[in-house]
Amino acid sequence: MAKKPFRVGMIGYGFMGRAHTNAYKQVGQFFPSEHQVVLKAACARNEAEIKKFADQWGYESTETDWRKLVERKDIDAVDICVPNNLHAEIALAAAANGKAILCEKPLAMNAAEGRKMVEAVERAKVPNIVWYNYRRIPAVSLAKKLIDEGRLGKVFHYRAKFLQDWTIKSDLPQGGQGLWRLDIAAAGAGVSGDLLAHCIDTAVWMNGGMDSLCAMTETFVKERMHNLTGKVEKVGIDDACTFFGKFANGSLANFESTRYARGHKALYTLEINGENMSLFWDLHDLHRLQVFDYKDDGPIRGWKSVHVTDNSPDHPYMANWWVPGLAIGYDSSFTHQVADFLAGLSSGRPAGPTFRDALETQLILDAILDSAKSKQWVNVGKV
Ligand code: SOE
Repeated sequence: MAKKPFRVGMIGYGFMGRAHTNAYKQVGQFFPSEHQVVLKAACARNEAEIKKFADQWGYESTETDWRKLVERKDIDAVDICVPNNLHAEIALAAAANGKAILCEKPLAMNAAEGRKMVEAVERAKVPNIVWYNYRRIPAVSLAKKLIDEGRLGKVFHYRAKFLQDWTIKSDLPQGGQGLWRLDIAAAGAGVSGDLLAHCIDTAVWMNGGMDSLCAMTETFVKERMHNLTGKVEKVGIDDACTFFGKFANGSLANFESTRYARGHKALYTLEINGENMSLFWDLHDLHRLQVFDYKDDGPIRGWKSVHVTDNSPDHPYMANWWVPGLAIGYDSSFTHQVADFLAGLSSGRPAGPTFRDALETQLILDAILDSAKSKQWVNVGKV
């Protein structure tokens, strides 16, 4: 039977442009569906660079103006892979043109902007999703399954951290290609929006919403040369952020992120402690889920390390890959996201996180920055 084309227009060609495109190319081989992804067009202002990207990754055509791309009749879905300050404008135009939207995280610069994006996609009734990819690492998806099965019992604690070290050098400039994450005007926030956003998305997905929190941020390097102006300018982003809070289910939240943890490249860890079970996961050992089950026999009760690579339905997504015991990687989380998104189009049950789901993360991010500024506990706004 002929497959339904799913014609993608990609905006951006950086790290995430490559990660998403790789997923579009892989998905049909490993997760066949009624859809056939077609890499229709890639778009960026720099014509030479976008042509190079399109040639390398197999896009049929290029555009240098995203407005033209979102109006093209031969595009079904727009993938937004550009700095955060452009997400809202592009999403609003894509929704108005009836396109499905796959938006890189975080959804927006702040919750007010995110809310407009939610309204736009819901008004236009276009499928939408945000690329919080870590939900779809099989070991993380397994943790969610165990929680949903009620195996943990009452949850007491959720803690997560995301540590990196790539901005320690004080002469690293801010702004422009590759460094826009340090520029407040392009990013909207620092490690809170870039790294903690991932931790918060996973946490809310697994453990429900958060009621209130208290946060502390620090900017260790106060001024950096700005690549776009050529001048030394104030740094407006948070270099590090720590917060604790309370989930609606009564459990306590404890989160940390920084780009100043020398030696850590992308150390995302999460742990959840329930009355019957604890779970721990570490991105540097991503195929393992550490499980402590209090119901185990006393003499052999202890932490076990589950290698989440069985190709049975017990281990999410793994039946579609290799043979038991063989690991997959970071890139597969994006492939899983496309697979789920396409399955959602077919079933009418949209895969998350939708824009609405991601707004909840955005409200927590706003509360973090408010709390750090006011040095007060802050209630998290309601979706
Ligand atoms: C920052 O270095 C970064 O690339 C984030 O932007 C990504 O979202 C994260 O997954 C890895 O780190």
